[in-house]
Amino acid sequence: MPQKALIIVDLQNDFCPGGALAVTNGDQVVPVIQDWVNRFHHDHQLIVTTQDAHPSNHVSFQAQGGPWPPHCVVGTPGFRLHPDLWLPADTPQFHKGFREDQDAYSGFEGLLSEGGQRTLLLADFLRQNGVTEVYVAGLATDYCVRATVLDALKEGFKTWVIADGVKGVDVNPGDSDRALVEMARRGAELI
Ligand code: VGL
Ligand code: ZN
Repeated sequence: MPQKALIIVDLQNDFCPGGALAVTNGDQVVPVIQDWVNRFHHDHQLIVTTQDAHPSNHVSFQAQGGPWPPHCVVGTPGFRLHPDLWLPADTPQFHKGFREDQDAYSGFEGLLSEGGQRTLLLADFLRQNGVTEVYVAGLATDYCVRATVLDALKEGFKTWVIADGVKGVDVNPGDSDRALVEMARRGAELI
């Protein structure tokens, strides 16, 4: 049984340059994360992805009074994972934020998506697979990475944040740095 899981958070086209809610240099994490994927795959450790999976009238969109432009609408190119990241074909995907009236930043609010069904919660899936330690990378440091890391700690996982594998939105300058300090204060280790 794997003991470690790599959690790749929202590495989707809409969060990369050219996307609807682009993180500056967001695509720079792709080669970094690729190295981790290759290593975890080689070592038979678990790899999972999370995806922001919004309907077109999602509550977080500005037209609905939310803070964000429309992004990661299921079925659009912006929803898809960055095309340069190679993942094993059977890599589990966890969808979150798919209810029209609810936002979800944390991957731990995500449900396993397979065959058009959304079933198992991420924490349950990880435990069923013997995972005790998680390594978190992806986008965005100050939103979904932060929320995922804080939930991982609450769920009792030993939690590592891959420092050069995350990038933030920084709506206010320094948000990402503050988020990293907060994650560390709550018990996450930067690697
Ligand atoms: C995210 C803003 C809105 C993220 C998702 O993945 O960090 N940020 N939706
Ligand atoms: Zn979103």
